[in-house]
Amino acid sequence: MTKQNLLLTISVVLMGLYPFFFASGAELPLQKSAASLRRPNILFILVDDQSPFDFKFYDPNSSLQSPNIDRLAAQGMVLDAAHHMGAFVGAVCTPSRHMIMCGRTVWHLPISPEAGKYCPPNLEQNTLAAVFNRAGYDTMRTCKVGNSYEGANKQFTVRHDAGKRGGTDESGSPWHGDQVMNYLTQREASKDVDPFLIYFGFSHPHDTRDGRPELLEKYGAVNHTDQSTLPDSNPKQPALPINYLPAHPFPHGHPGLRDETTVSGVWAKRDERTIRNELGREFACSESIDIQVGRVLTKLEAMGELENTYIFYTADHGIAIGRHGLQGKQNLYEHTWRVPFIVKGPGIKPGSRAPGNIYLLDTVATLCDLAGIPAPESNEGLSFKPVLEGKQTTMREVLYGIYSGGTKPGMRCVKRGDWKLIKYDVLDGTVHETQLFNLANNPNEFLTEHGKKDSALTNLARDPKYAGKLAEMEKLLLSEMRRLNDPYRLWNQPDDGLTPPKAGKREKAKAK
Ligand SMILES: [Ca+2]
Ligand SMILES: [Ca+2]
Repeated sequence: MTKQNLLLTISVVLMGLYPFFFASGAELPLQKSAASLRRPNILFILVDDQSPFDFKFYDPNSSLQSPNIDRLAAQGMVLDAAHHMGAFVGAVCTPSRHMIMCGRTVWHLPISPEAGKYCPPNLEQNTLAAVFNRAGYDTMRTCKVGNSYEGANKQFTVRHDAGKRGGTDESGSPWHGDQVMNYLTQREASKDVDPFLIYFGFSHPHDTRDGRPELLEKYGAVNHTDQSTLPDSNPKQPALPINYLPAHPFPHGHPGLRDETTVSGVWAKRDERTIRNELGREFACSESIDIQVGRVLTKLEAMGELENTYIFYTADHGIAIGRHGLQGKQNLYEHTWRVPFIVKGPGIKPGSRAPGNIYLLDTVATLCDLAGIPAPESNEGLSFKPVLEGKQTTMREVLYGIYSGGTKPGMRCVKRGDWKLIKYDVLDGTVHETQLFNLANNPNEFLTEHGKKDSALTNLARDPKYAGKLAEMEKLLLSEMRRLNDPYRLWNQPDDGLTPPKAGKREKAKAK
């Protein structure tokens, strides 16, 4: 820090102008340079369908090469318990992206079957970009189109959305990178100094995972399109996931679900060659995203804007790809219910790590808090700035998740401390399953079918030793379902006099 900067900082504070600069009380540490008295920029990076366990900073055995995102993780904070709250439709993307944009819990979304009871009108005007526009931010967005929140997306002042899931510069992730690069180049040329909110979304690694040829080659994968044959095995392909199974032990409750049966390259197959090839394709697409992230970070640094920018990296939800014998995103295991989550920026300790216990729906509250903007009244999320500042390690004790896009009521889960309960009430009451995991001992949620010798590495729901813990978690799940206005009850819960919504045609339709 220069002497002039120090003097400026001190004089601003002494003159009592500090609150004037930060209208809603966002505080920046005094030791920051005068440059950071400017409101911070925000670069929010969102990818489509990516398990946290694809990354080395969540699974050191992963073979994904993502040097730029790894560096972000090393320079910022990694959150180990970041979740999406779930979905009441097969297209899990859609509720997830609504939650990101409006900060409301899953049953309180404008597309929820309970929206009439729980969602205020004109919510679009209180979504992320609308709020930042009013606060004087420049807002720009690139992302995939569809399965999203159009009313919120159109609030961005500059918008370049398109579905880009191909393997070339024009048809793949480089296109999204180009949109941000062009925007930053124009900003530089026009000497614009307004703070920005850039929503840097990608269409990958969502299927179809048509990777770039050189990256597919690196991961030993091919864009396999022939359902009658298996792709070649190749030692360069990623290993099978540690909790891979050739089939899920019981029906998960969404018959004919697109993600589990018709994704090109996998279909309903779960053999080793198919899964390893598809993981190779996923990694090729993720590395392509990493390259684009690197381009944009280099540009921000060259512009002198990097230091005053909060960078978020996350996904709309995880994905199975062979884990537990599943392929899609319609389950509540950690690989799918959790998302990767990194935040780097002013005041965040490099290389720090915390559970966080956050939801994606905390995004609005947190971005507003960092920018010194009051969160809209319709927001229900929590700002996790205290976690980012190292003042606390979690935002909440209990986490709740749903998948209710197939047969009803569907799946529910709840997590507190090391313990997690998942319940399945599907296929008209013909499947009633309960899973109890101690995640400290069994982070991969191994089941009996994984054949582990250690008796801790399995579902503990039927072990009489844990009957007390099971009862406690069952009670906790019911209380979360009540608190969050879940309109359904499971087979072993009181009906609470509810009339649950019926599955509509759309919910029965193919998930995207
Ligand atoms: Ca998605
Ligand atoms: Ca401007």
